[in-house]
Amino acid sequence: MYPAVLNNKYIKNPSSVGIIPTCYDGGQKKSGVDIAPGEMLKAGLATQIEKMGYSVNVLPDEDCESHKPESEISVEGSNVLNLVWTSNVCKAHAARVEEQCRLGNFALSLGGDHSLALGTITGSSRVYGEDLCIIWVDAHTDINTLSTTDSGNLHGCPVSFLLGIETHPELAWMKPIIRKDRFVYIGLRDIEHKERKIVKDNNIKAFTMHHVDKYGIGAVVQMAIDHINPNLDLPIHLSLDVDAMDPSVAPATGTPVRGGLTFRECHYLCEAIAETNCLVAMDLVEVNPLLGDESAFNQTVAVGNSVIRCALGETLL
Ligand SMILES: [Mn+2]
Repeated sequence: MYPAVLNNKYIKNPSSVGIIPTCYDGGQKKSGVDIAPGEMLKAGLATQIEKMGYSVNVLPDEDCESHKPESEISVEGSNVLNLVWTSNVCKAHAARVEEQCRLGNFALSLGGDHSLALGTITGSSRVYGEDLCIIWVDAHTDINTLSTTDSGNLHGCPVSFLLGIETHPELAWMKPIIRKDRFVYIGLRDIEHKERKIVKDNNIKAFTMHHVDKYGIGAVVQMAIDHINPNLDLPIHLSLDVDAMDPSVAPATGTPVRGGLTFRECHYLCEAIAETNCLVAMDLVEVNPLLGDESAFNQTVAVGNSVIRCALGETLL
């Protein structure tokens, strides 16, 4: 058995994984991201994790349509879309993540678009409190506020809410917020002008692809972990957007950006985080099976499942 399966410092049942699928696509405009959890499971994710020595509980898919409000609210000075729907879905998802964490299980969320992180991270933070550290692996910073978002897509905004930089009464259920000194980015390369200012003004630690080139992925992951969790005595939640990987590695995603993490860089990153024995929850989001041809889709689903296994402790030897 792989060491990480048994040695996790924080979860009560280190060999139990709760898979929480939420097929939500309302945080952006391209359809298809909602069928990703089903495709990842169809490709054998649960069995693959079981073969590693875990017991796996696959929760039913959230009925996102049932959370759709009769009418949406508009926010003055913002073109934000689906605020109420996203809030409702994420609130329900947060309760499911919280439940898995309280049971002492590893909480694995499958999206869906990255707005889902409003729920995933709120869910784990309700259990682990302000100790919780976040590693956000993404091509984008996803830190727009309601007033800075040009697209109106909430999948570009979750970080501002999670860190308490932005608030809205509709999302008042999002508590507690995450400490900015316990949050770190890896893999950035497409940062909007206004987002750059938010990252700098709030002194948020970020390792872009420039840093990966300069120092190598090994040093970057070490520096990121040292920044949020130097003594390895705090729980970690990994939020992984597949667009962090290069489009040649994970092509079927809504907002691909060239120059991303290679296949091995992303796998190494997950292996190194597993080695901390501190990982308590993970999100895998933004796989869109409908973008690209069948081989692009199969490749992206397979690499998504593969990096999840690495984060859960799969090693090469
Ligand atoms: Mn993202």
